[in-house]
Amino acid sequence: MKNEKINVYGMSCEHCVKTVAKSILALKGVISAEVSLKDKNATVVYDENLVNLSDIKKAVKESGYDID
Ligand SMILES: [Cu+2]
Repeated sequence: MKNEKINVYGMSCEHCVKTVAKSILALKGVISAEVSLKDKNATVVYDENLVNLSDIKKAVKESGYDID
């Protein structure tokens, strides 16, 4: 199990937060995703045997937001 924080840019409201969280949580192997509008990041707990950080970043990007 891994716990990673990724920066997410371009979120402007709670709707954005929900969109990002939903995109991350849709991935198999993700256990939890806490997205902060204020801190511009997402804290993700996941099973590294099922999903990796680049999959998570890709999902965020595909939902319309920017990552590092
Ligand atoms: Cu928004």
